[in-house]
Amino acid sequence: MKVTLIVPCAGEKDSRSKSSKPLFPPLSLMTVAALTPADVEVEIVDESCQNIDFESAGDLVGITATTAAADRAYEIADSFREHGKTIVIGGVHATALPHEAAAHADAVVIGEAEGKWESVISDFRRGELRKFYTGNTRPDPSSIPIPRRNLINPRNYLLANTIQTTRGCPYNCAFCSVTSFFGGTYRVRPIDLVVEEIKNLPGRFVLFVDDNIIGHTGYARSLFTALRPLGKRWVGQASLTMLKNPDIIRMASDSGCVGLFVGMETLSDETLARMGKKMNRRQEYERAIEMLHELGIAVVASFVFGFDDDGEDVFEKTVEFVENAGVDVAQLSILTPFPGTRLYRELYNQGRIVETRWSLYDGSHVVYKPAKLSPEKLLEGFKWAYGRIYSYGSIIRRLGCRLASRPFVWFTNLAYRSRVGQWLDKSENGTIDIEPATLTADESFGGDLHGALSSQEGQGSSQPDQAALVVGKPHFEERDK
Ligand code: B12
Ligand code: SF4
Repeated sequence: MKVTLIVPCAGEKDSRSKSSKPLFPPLSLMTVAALTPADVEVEIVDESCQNIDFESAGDLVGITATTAAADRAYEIADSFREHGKTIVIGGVHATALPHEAAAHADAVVIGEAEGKWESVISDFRRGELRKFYTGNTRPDPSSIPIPRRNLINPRNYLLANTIQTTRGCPYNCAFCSVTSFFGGTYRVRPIDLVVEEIKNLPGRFVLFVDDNIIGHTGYARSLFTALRPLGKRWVGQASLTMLKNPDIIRMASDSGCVGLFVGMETLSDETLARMGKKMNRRQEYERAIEMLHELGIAVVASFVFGFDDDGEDVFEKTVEFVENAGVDVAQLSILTPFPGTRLYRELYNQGRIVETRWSLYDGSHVVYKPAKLSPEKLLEGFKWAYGRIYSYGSIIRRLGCRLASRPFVWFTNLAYRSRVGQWLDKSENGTIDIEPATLTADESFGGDLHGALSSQEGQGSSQPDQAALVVGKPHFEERDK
């Protein structure tokens, strides 16, 4: 038996290209592959860097999809079905809208794959596939298998060494899919398993995909202590609660942390409160940046445009902050109401969702009616801000001669600049001053790593409910569907 696992290319048809390397390999499908019984042949095809062969694929085809990739996932599923294949769809979008996914699939896996994918395989073998696979408990984090990295070609990616140590988040920011997917708690993998996995990663550079690597202070301390002797360099995501526990950030730095992604989101305290991101305080942003820089950690900060309080001045104010406060790398997005989130429900109930093509739900299109801005102004301001931040002038102003301006920071800025340059309409914003650079991480880091940190929705939490954390034990009920 053969299984083919597919990562569809996200975004609009015209914007899909294989000219630039995807950032990271699909940890989701490498994990699903690792759950597949040993006697089943498995292949992973990532459409961002490979072509899909509809003929030679396995009889069972598994497809993952974020919302931005959902339309393409359905197209691929429909084509495979024409070739007589059996389709299973899983991932964050199918979990939010399982019935929509079911129209294009023989089975839908709702939520995490552990404990469900094994049943899919055995049911398929018996010819008794069910339409939906869900469960009453969350997987025990100690049962998360080591992803099958041998199924991808690391050279296809900017950074191949990605790893997950925790799942979920105890908070519920209105715009974020994490809590609707994971159900509101925080589960951690046993440290010895994580260390074993990291030890086997080639090269020195590692990216933790966890939504908040300092989400549980005790776990974070143990993790960083265990990481220190491994001599790795790493980047991850952390919340501004770091200000309460500076010792943890020092330990992170001592264990090789060179960059942290921080979800700042907005400079408005009112918006932070409305979005449920009360753990962020505007007046603490500079202090957090200063603290991280003192420890030699670069700050990758995310900002979102289009909140109801945002007026036309939001773009300039944000750029000014990014430049003056010394943000090393900025990730900008247009507010996007992902299905399953509180934001989606609110905007939907207010009749403000105007776009139903999921391919446009990628953080760089306006898919709803903003309150104080016209959709055109929002898009224009977003492009202007990105173009400005990644102009050479701004990069040099921001990075100058700071301690945190290590190769990682330069590389990431140039990688962003290259990507921003590829999709911004240069004639409109006029601030990208050259053709996009062609970069390879190997050149920038002397061959030690395959790439740089990248873009992703802003993360950041206040101190999580420590009682919600369970090490190595499943612990909560399946969310309401
Ligand atoms: C790393 C990451 C990225 C990386 C890499 C993505 C990649 N190639 O894997 C990068 C930086 C490229 C990225 C980009 C974006 N991301 Co992102 N990303 C993440 C992050 C932090 C971790 C994903 C991960 O690797 N998890 C580890 C694996 C093991 O878990 P998993 O993916 O959940 O997979 C499990 C299950 O979902 C399930 N499963 C998944 N697929 C399938 C398929 C089958 C067949 C089966 C059976 C099961 C199954 O089984 C797996 C094991 O249990 C998540 C947050 C999160 N916690 O999920 C956001 C997240 C997925 N990203 C998000 C967003 C919004 C984006 C961007 C739009 C951001 C932007 N503005 O550009 C882009 C779009 C990218 C795209 N192609 O669609 C949102 C998605 C929301 C949504 N509804 O779509 C998330 C959930 C973050 C959030 N806070 O809301 N992202
Ligand atoms: S704290 Fe971060 S991961 Fe948690 S819900 Fe908010 S944005 Fe999502």
